[in-house]
Amino acid sequence: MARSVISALSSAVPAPDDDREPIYVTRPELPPLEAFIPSLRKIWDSKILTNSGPFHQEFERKLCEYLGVKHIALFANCTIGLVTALQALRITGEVITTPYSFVATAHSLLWNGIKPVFVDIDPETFNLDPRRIEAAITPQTTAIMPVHCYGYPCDVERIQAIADNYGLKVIYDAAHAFAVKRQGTSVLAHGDLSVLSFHATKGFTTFEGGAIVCPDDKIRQRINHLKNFGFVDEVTVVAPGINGKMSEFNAALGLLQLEGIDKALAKRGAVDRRYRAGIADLPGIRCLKPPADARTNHSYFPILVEAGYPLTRDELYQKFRDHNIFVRRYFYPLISDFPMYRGLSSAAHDNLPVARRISGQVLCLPIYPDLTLKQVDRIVELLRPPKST
Ligand code: T4K
Repeated sequence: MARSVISALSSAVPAPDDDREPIYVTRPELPPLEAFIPSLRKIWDSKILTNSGPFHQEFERKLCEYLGVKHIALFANCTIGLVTALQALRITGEVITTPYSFVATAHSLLWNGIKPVFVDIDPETFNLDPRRIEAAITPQTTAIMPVHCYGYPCDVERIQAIADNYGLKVIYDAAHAFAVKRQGTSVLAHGDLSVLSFHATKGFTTFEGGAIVCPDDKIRQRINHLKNFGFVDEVTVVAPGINGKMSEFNAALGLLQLEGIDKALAKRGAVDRRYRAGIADLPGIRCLKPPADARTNHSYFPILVEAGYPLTRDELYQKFRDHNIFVRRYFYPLISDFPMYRGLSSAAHDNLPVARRISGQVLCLPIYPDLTLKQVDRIVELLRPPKST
């Protein structure tokens, strides 16, 4: 009796590759649980849980080595990292940014009492269009906050040239840009600061987490004070800091994740290539192409549903859901359309035509290391319009 219940139950659980198994836009890659136990044991034995403990220090060191950057300050998440980066550079007034991102980008400005000024995106890269930045600069502008959207690098040279001309700071929202390189060097080395996310949905995850990449140790020290309430020592507080610290649990997991990251990136690359091969001949579906000199991390696989495809973007989104495939519309709606932003003059409907069009056409297909090529083929098959009889 018990055996028949178990066998009935196990036949109800879809096996991997089963057509009924839901497929999400992403799934985190985790190390075997047993491999994490020794780190947990060390934490339990030492009772050092947070406040820059040994795992935190080692993770900062190893991350710098892996990413090829000089200094890193770990954070509890990217959003607090962005808020702190703006504080560290004493940014005020207006900041030029993109409407085509996750809300955290602009929210970090509002949390600092800064006015976001939205500038349209480039139709090929979906990143802030450098040709449009100068027209948005006013005497109140103090910085530019671009996003390396989907981990595809911004035009960092042109953005830096504008910033230098006008005396502006550049803070990159690099939430998507873990391990991304341009011309063989880390994209995180550009600008004044870059902020990473290690959220569960990112290509490199510590459950929650983030980091600020800094060019020198002086600014890193200031950031470290700010993320620890402003404390410099037991009795000295130099700023109204916040609690942005990463815990030992997340740092220990991060160290383990670093060991498997190259393999995970390679598996993502294979999924990306399979999609591109399958989609190449589909009329009305366009894949975003990374710049030729970039090494991306395949964290997202965005497609555009253009005129010429028999379904609208939202009809296709629904079709996937009907088949238990949970594609996402990153980034729709535009940030500038949310209630706390839409009163801004830069959020005006006609000001952002490219971002508006892309936001209405984009779908992010599932991509993660454990997505099988068979599952990719199934997704591509659903993209094929039914043959007319
Ligand atoms: N800047 C940019 C440009 C960003 O994209 C983000 C975050 C940030 C800043 C802020 O970074 P953090 O402060 O979070 O470090 C997700 C994430 O919550 C968000 O972190 C991310 N961007 C954004 C693009 O996507 P949702 O609401 O779409 O996630 P959710 O919970 O619907 O998850 C999507 C799918 O992922 C699920 O269907 C299944 C899978 N999943 C998710 C979680 C949370 C898992 O398998 N396991 C999980 O634990 O926002």
